[in-house]
Amino acid sequence: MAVILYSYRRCPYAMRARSALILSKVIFEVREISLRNKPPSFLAYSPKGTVPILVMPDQSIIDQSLDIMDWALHQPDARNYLPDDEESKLFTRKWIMANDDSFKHLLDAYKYPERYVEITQENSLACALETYLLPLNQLLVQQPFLLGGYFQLVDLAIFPFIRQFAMVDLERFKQLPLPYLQKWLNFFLQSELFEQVMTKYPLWIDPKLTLTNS
Ligand SMILES: N[C@@H](CCC(=O)N[C@@H](CS)C(=O)NCC(=O)O)C(=O)O
Repeated sequence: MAVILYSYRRCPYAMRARSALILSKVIFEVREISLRNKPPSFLAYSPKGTVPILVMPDQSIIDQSLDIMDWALHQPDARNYLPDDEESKLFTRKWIMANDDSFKHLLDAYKYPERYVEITQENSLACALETYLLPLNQLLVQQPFLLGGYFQLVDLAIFPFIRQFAMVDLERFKQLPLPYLQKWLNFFLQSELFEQVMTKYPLWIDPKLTLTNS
């Protein structure tokens, strides 16, 4: 029995979960949902109502994207994508935390400036650049991926958010002094993996329950 992923195509959290599930070679059914009209079955599994959630055959759920990645990358075919020593594990945790906390806030402020009165769009760009994007670019000067010669959990967890940042104003992003980060992002955007991650699915609609008289 396949696991089920409630997902939203353009959500960066769902994208990172889908990339790990694809690499794990686990068979999973994608249920693409509307965030404006969440299906009752999705809310029944997870009342907090955020995608992605993974539903296991025993009906238990994993409702955080990083936990879904962790589960998927622990499958036999995907363990190479996990950091294997203490230093790499710490590095992975540090950069993902910085992504999910401070960078995500700056990304939202940059993407939706009208919602943030406390910071201008220019300042959110400058701050993101200084605190996160330039340091990431620096890490990539000597190696193509964040932990060396091949991509791992840390790259997979972060790239959908860098993509979202770049897409706010692609021409502007191309002008930023981030040549190594741009190359790293392009690798993912041009990859077969990304093509699979962005597969389009029809909107999931819960089947109607039919009551039968016995
Ligand atoms: N911490 C969660 C965050 C997931 C999240 O915030 N997803 C957004 C979409 S990108 C969501 O579902 N928001 C709920 C909504 O828009 O109603 C995770 O890592 O899975």
